[in-house]
Amino acid sequence: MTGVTDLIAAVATPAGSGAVSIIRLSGPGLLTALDQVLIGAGDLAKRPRSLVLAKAKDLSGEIVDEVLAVFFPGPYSFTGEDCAEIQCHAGLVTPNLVLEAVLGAGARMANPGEFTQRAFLNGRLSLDQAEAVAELVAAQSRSEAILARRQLSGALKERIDPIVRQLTALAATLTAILDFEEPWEETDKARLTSDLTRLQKDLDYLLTLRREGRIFREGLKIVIAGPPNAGKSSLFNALLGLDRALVSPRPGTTRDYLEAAVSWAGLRVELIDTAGLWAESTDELDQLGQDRTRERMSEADLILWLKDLTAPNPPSAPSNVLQGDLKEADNPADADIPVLEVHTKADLAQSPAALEPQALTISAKTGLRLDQLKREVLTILGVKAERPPELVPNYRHQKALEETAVFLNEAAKALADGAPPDIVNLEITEALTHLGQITGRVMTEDLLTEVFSHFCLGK
Ligand SMILES: Nc1nc2c(ncn2[C@@H]2O[C@H](COP(=O)(O)OP(=O)(O)OP(=O)(O)O)[C@@H](O)[C@H]2O)c(=O)[nH]1
Ligand SMILES: [Mg+2]
Repeated sequence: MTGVTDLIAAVATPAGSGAVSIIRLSGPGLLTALDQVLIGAGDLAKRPRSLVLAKAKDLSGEIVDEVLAVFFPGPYSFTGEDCAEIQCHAGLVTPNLVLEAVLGAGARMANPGEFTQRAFLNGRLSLDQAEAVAELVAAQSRSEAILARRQLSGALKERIDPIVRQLTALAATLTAILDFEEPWEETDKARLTSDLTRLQKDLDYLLTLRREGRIFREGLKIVIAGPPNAGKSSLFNALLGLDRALVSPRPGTTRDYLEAAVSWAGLRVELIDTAGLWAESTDELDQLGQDRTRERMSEADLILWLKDLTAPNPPSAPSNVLQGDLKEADNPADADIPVLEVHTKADLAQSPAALEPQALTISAKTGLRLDQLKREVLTILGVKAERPPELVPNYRHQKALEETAVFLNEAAKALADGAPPDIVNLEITEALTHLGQITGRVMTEDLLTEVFSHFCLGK
């Protein structure tokens, strides 16, 4: 890993309209650089962590803005280095003029995520906490924001660290047995076995939180599918509360799928409107549209299968769709995607008797039972609580937890098979390598790139 030695700067707020913009700096030589840019910079060192009124000037000496600046001396700053933030007027021009002045005074433009990366490299944040910074900023629902905030406060790290400590202690015990050729007593083995079982339970618990809480963290994908003209786009628009998709009595109106996000009970729900399946058309574009429908269906958390009761012989067998068409999408999980059959155009039904009493019958036109539809979707997906679990590991954490569990399992097996301590130790050391990647105790250049490549500028 490269040593961190230079002064970096970036605009930390989004470009465009707004009242205030923030230019962020971190690294050595910060006060010297600000001395060249800010008239009034002398107060920064005298009053750290307090707002200081100053004037920012460009290289020609022109005052470009009156600003508020604050100095956070290292090592107790966000990055662990000397840091500063300059608040100026927002817009397309002024923040960049201030940034240019700072760059002219010796700072380098920061890479995306570089501030947070420095915070990690300087031990101010663990890797999962650093990830949480990006997740908090990217959150699109209340539950996502809350989970990211908890992770940033160390909720996951506090669960991982004790497991790491206990595994390290087990490895140390095994090494001692090896080094001093101490007898490998049955009682030692029994204790080791019970320790391993306990730690496996801890990992299982975290993996359960992932399974149960994934949708609170990543949202839900709901695909609206069915034959042409079933009312898919009408339902899509009604659920969005927007006239987003084209609707017409002509079958085959929607050819390409459409996506839009809504919030249901604090969860991010991505709705996908698709081209109708089983169109009789032999048109190549229709076929391509249907292929996309099947692809989207194979990635869904739930499929709403629409059945237009006013149409002659509406196909009502989404399970056939799953077994037939979708299996070709070669995703083994396909068969498990729940399907909710929804009868549409209730307002056109001749008489209430024409409606199937068991079925969920809605009207996109009048809004009839759309709330019930949402409730049924959440119930089917097992969203029992309105609140997410205490913490939810992300996909990267899940993979690391699973790998750790594999090696702990191997260690337990080796122990049961009467393997020598060095073999058991090898498995435990492997487990530690994977577990350590969650908090970044174990780090590689690839992992660093993987995590920080998702960041945007100024974070
Ligand atoms: N009365 C009534 N008409 C509806 C309702 N939902 C859809 N329609 C009508 O049914 C026709 C087809 O609706 P769309 O929403 O375009 O159907 P679709 O399933 O998206 O159709 P394709 O994109 O062609 O596959 C349109 O004329 C809609 O106005 C409803 O709840 N009530
Ligand atoms: Mg449509």
